[in-house]
Amino acid sequence: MIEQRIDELIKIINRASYEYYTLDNPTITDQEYDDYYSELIRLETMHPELVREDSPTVRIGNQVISEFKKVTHEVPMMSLDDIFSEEEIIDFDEKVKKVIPNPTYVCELKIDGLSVSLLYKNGKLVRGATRGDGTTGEDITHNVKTIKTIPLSLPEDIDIEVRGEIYMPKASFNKLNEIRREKGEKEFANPRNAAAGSVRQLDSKIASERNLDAFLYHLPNPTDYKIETQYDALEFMKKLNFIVNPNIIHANNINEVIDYIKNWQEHRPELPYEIDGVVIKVNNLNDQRKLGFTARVPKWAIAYKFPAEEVLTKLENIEFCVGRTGKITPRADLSPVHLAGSVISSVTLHNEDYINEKDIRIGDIVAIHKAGDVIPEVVSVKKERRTGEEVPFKMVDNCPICGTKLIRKETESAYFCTNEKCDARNIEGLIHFASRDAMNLDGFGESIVEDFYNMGYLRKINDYYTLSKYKENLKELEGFGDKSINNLLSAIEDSKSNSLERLIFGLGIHHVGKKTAKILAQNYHTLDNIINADFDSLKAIPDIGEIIAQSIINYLSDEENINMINKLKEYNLNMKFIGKKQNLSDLFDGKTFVLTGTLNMPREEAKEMIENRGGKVTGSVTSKTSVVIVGVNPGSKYDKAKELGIDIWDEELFVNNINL
Ligand code: 3B9
Repeated sequence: MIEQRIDELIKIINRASYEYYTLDNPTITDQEYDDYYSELIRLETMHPELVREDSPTVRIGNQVISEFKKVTHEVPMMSLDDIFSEEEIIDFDEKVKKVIPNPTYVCELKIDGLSVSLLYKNGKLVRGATRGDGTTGEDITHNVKTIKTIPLSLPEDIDIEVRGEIYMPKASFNKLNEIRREKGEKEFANPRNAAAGSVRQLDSKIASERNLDAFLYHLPNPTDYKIETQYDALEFMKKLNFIVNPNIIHANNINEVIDYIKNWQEHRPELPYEIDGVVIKVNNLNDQRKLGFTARVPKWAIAYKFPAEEVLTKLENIEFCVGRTGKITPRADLSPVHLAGSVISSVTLHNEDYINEKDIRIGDIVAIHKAGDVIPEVVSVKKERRTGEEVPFKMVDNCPICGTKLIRKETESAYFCTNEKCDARNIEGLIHFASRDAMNLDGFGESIVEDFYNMGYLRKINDYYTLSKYKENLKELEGFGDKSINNLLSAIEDSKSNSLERLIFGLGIHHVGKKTAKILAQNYHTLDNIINADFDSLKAIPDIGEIIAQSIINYLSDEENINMINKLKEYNLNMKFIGKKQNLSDLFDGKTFVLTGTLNMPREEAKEMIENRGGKVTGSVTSKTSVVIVGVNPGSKYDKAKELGIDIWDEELFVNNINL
């Protein structure tokens, strides 16, 4: 009886909320809705055992989770290549036409949010997940359920995955930042960060108050529903009560695509949400299959990014920052201005040559934009606005922190503080070690590291791993409780099992960025192997040139650095390359591959990807061959593989396995 009434109420409320939020066309009054809702809450409170998984009461945000579980995307969530000009659009069309003579395209707005995957079983929402690295994301079901236009149950009891973008409407974003400003909290830089910050909350109450919304645009398994075009996929999702962006069109040719882009470039400010471009997709799914993928992105889709917005402001002063390598970077203080959703008050000026080339002077009116929509940059100096009061730029001679005389390295057109003991350099190095792409010591931001450094608890990288002995002292500090100290210490403890590339990157070796660190870890497997490698061995690795090789040698022949590494070993830090996912890279590790036929990707690329995963590529098929990868028009190697019963992968399966 009660159970039936609950079922009935859920049906009424879900229907009403779909009509109200998704269709924007309510059929019952707010009062009626509230009455049904209160009745449901009353029944659920009295009979907690009858609360259904898909009850609309979860939208209030009544769940707190303890950690984000990892989820694996059965079909990888791919990303898109960006283009910035009409020329590149024509180029894209021409490449498509080499394979598909008469393509038609779907044009979608590129919503500035974060990608999400929604999984339904038996018509019920069972999982919401972030994109993550495309293969592994995070389970954010509790927060996704608070988004009012995301159906908790579908009109049909089907199993389906749909994907799209969670975003924060401009109005909600502005309101949220206004409140944060009043409370003295840090404002979000843009709606995308605000949306991402909201779904990355353990307590779903926060997400429920953030007014998030979602547009869906991708069906990973279209053949399950006999869908043959992207446009039909969108129609299908609409029928399932999802919100599909209303401004999507089916364009018959590239000229219609270009018109669409021009139109939205102009009307973009009128939309209630931020977009950063337009996504162009070949409509027919069979055509998409024919075009295929590179390792990262589909060849049948592309993102056209709108040019960055520009604003004028006054350059008030030029200051000098010291980086961890000792590099001195001039930075401009600006009169704060709004730009593409955030307030900008400073901008990097890179180096002396850059400033002289643009003839940037203190007091100038400058135009700034956001490069790639993230990092603000000076585009030009408004020389016609000069009054004569402007002060020409002059590089400093000494380190602004330790006073050491700077030296200029011509190769990098930059000045360096060479004092290894410079506090600024040490602090930056420690901040870098803790940063997300390095050891990911959650909680160790700039100011904490600086404070711990100045108090003497943290002077060298290895000091992180003995911080626990100061636990009681740290608790005395203002703003630190038991909980925050424990969080810091457990982040340190967790970092001990990081894969080698994080440690290498974290060491902060000059010229060794994230990518090079990964290459080193993949090639040498252990830090000791890298320490023992000589210049020629390092240089022989693709992507590692003389400068990088020499820099690694220099770093590792410094006794202090080796001592520090030895201490890290004593503290049981992992010194091995773990790889993306050990059990799955078994697909490649130690196996022998042969390539035959024409592949979509360059052979060198395929070879490199196999080798990076521990596999070997050889020229002929023998009984020792593990897998033959077959492209278009394969040769006799294909026949031989069949004869010997060797595993055969087509390119799609190969790309799939690469992405696992
Ligand atoms: C595996 C809009 C965005 C977007 C796609 C988008 C971002 C990405 C994409 C989605 N806005 N559309 N579309 N409007 N921000 C096109 C990359 N598609 C995929 O992720 C995808 C993933 C596919 C096909 C497409 O097939 C494979 C199956 C197995 C292995 C490899 C590929």
